[in-house]
Amino acid sequence: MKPEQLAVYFIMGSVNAAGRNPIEVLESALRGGVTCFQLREKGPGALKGEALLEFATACRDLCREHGVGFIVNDDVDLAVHLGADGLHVGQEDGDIRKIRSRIGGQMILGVSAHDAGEAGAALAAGADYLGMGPVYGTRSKPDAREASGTGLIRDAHAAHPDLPIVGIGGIRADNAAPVIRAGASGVSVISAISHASDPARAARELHQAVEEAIMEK
Ligand code: TZP
Ligand code: MG
Repeated sequence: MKPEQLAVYFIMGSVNAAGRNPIEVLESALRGGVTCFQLREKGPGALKGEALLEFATACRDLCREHGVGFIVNDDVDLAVHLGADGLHVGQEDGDIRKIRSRIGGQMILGVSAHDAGEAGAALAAGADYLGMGPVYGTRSKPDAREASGTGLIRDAHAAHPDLPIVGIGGIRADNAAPVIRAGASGVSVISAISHASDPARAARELHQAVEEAIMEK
């Protein structure tokens, strides 16, 4: 995968849209220039069955219209069924090698990692990129680990310089630069875009912050 695709990586489920229509939030985010989207349908009130399939299909189609990669969190069957561009899994979601063999070599595989050891193991098992965090404090994941700052990204990037990394957790336009300086190719966010009064503008501001930090490297 191209690291540029990770620059502004928006993650959302139907419960993250701050009471608004999540499809409208996604549409706005795509207009604002997000470079990747992950459907992460989790937590109380998450859609299931037919309703999930209908929502996920609408998200996929919107991403396709905008030429933006569509990644499914943690649901291999849904990702395969929808012909998603990618699948993202955590350390608790199963054996990464087995997951890679189920989705085949073409689909992008992202793996959440929390240290250089997990990073190396994910790379060896066939990950295309890593999600690392939480960098800063987050309210979007109740079971998130303690915020770790940018040091873990720095270490993983030093150990595996060719493996694209995206930082996650509490990232906004005004604190994105240190994440990029530590070696990440981009930032992934839930609330900075999904809770913004103007998601398109939030996406644009994140994009600008990431671009500026990349230029300075
Ligand atoms: N994994 C680590 S932190 C997090 C996930 C899914 C939530 C990020 O959400 P926000 O609102 O950008 O802090
Ligand atoms: Mg998971």
